[in-house]
Formats: sequence, C-alpha cells, structure tokens
Amino acid sequence: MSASDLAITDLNDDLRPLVEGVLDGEQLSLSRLISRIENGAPGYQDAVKTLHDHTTGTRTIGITGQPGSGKSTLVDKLVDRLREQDLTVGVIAVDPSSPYSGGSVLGDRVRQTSRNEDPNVFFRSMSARGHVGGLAAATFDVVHAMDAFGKDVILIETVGAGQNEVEIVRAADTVCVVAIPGAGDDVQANKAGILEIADVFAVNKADLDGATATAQELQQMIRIGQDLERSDTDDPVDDPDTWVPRVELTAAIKDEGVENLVDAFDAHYAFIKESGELAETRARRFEQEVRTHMGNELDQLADAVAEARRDLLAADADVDPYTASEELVVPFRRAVEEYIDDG
Ligand SMILES: Nc1nc2c(ncn2[C@@H]2O[C@H](COP(=O)(O)OP(=O)(O)OP(=O)(O)O)[C@@H](O)[C@H]2O)c(=O)[nH]1
Ligand SMILES: [Mg+2]
Repeated sequence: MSASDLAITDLNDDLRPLVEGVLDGEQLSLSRLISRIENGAPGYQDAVKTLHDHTTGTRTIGITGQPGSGKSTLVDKLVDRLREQDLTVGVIAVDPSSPYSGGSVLGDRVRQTSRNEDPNVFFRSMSARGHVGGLAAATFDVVHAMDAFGKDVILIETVGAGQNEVEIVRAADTVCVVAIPGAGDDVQANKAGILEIADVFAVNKADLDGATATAQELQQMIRIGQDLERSDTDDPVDDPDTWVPRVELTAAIKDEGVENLVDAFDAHYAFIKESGELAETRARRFEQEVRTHMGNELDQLADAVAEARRDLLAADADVDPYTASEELVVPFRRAVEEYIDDG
C-alpha cells in the first residue's frame, strides 16, 4: 500500500499552520493540534496522516496502577531522570474519571506550570470524554503528534481500570505497573491480568512499611508464572527468549529508586529490540489502530445504509431483526467479497 499523497498544503486553514508549527517544534501548536484531535475537529485525521512521514517510532512507556499509588509523582521523577540523559519527553496522562482535558486537572496544571521553563518536556492530560474515534485511538494520535514533534520518549500514565485503558497501556513498548506496600491481596486478586501486562513492577511508597515483603510476593508470583509457562521446555531457567519482569522499590516522593526503575526500563527496551518483540508490539499496535479506524468508518457506512433503508428498521416492519440486519449488510458483503477477490 502506498503512503498517503496528502500534503500539508492540502490541509484546511485551521490545521495547516498547526501541523507546520508542530514540525517546527512549537509547543503551542502541538498543544492546539492535540485539542483538535481530542475534539475531533474537521480534517484532524488528515493532519495525523501528514505527520506520518515525520515520525520515527518514538519509544513509549506505559505507567499504570491503582488510584493513588503514586504514578504521577513517579512520572514526574522519571521525567527528571530522562532529562538528565538529555532526552526530550512527552507525557500523556489519561484520566478517565475527569471530564476535563488539556491539563486543566489541578495536579497537571501545577505540574505543567512547574515545567514551563523546560521546553523539552510536554505534559498533556486527556479525559475519557469525547473522542469520536475512541480514547485509545486519540491517545495514539497524540503519540504520533509528539513523535513527529520530536520527542525521544513518551510516558503514558493511566489508572489501568477498564478495557480502554488496558488497551492503551498494553500498546506501549514497556509497561510498568505501580504497586504499593501491602497491596499483596489486590495484586493476588488480579494476578493474572497484572502479571500478563507488566514488564516492570515499581513497588512505590517504599518509605512505608511492608514494601520489601510486597516486592518479594511479586517476585514469587513472577517465578510461579514463569515456571508454569516453562513447564513444557527442557532447560527452562536460562531461556534467553523470555523477559523476566523486574521488580524495583521506589519512593517517588523522596526521589529514591527512580534510577533503578529507568535502568529496568532500558534493560527491557534493549531486550525487546534484540528479541524482535518490539517489532511485534509495534505491529500489534498498528493493527489495533487500523482496526479501530476501520470500525469507525464502517459504523458511519452502516449509519448511511440504515438511514437509506429506514423501512427495515421499524418495529412494525415485516421482518425480524436478524433478517433486517442481513439485508442491510448485503452491500458490505458484496464489496468485501469483491475486494478480497481482487486482492
Ligand atoms: N509515602 C509516600 N507517598 C507517596 C509516594 N509517592 C506518591 N505519594 C503520595 O501518594 C499520593 C498520590 O500520588 P499521585 O502521584 O497523585 O498518585 P497517582 O497514582 O498518580 O494517583 P491517580 O492519578 O489519582 O490514580 C500523593 O499524596 C503523593 O504525595 C511515596 O513514594 N511515598
Ligand atoms: Mg495521577
């Protein structure tokens, strides 16, 4: 498939200057373009298309964990460490409970203000509201925008509740689950889910009692999980193809342990690059995005078809709902069959 022929000069008067600004490294343009993406402004998809040629596949790190575990505090300290390495950083805080967007959440406004002096850090919070194409799609459009802007690393913070958020965080290259001391029971409760998505655990609030015990519990669960997976192989222990999730103790509020966490992220990233898993993750994310966009477009087509055949949608129509649906789908089916035959 060929790349989009769309040029930046083809964009509408609202979006063209924003895309140009983003490519020139103007933060305000980035901020405004993200608002257009969030609000589903006319033509925003075209804007995202034109960014594609300017993206490099920026590294993404997902930070998730229960409410109040210290994710935002940790992200703040992670940004400091990454800045020390001279990396430019984008932060997306996905806040499903908030009706506000664009950094209007109190904590984020404070954070943004305190970072104003550093043009190499860009914070953005996104609420779950709106998003014509869905929250996950909007989040990845924002990742593309930050990538094209030139960010080296993008941190994505989510509370990790709900399908939407799991979908978002799973699509990151590295997933960090933030646990807290005494969270053993909670962790046990959704052990499978957490073990499955975490590449690195941060046991945060390690200044509180019980952090070491929680870390040990997690280590044990990881070992058990790996043993189960390996039970059918001969020489399981040193399997170089398997990443063993790392567990790091952090006290974000005291800025302790954050370096080790960055080190764990780097080790994971190096591992997945080497093993080919990174390419797989990226392919999966790409497919997920394409399917989401396809689904949205098909929904619109379905609306149009249904609208044209209102007669089939009435409760007093002669047909049952299955039959009505089958009739409405006929044009799609025909088109898909032709498409596949041509392919
Ligand atoms: N004792 C202690 N408290 C911490 C630590 N890190 C964060 N906190 C506190 O925990 C509370 C929640 O911190 P946040 O960073 O907002 O947590 P969060 O996970 O982002 O919260 P949500 O986004 O609401 O889910 C705040 O009062 C922090 O000061 C830590 O290392 N030790
Ligand atoms: Mg937070």
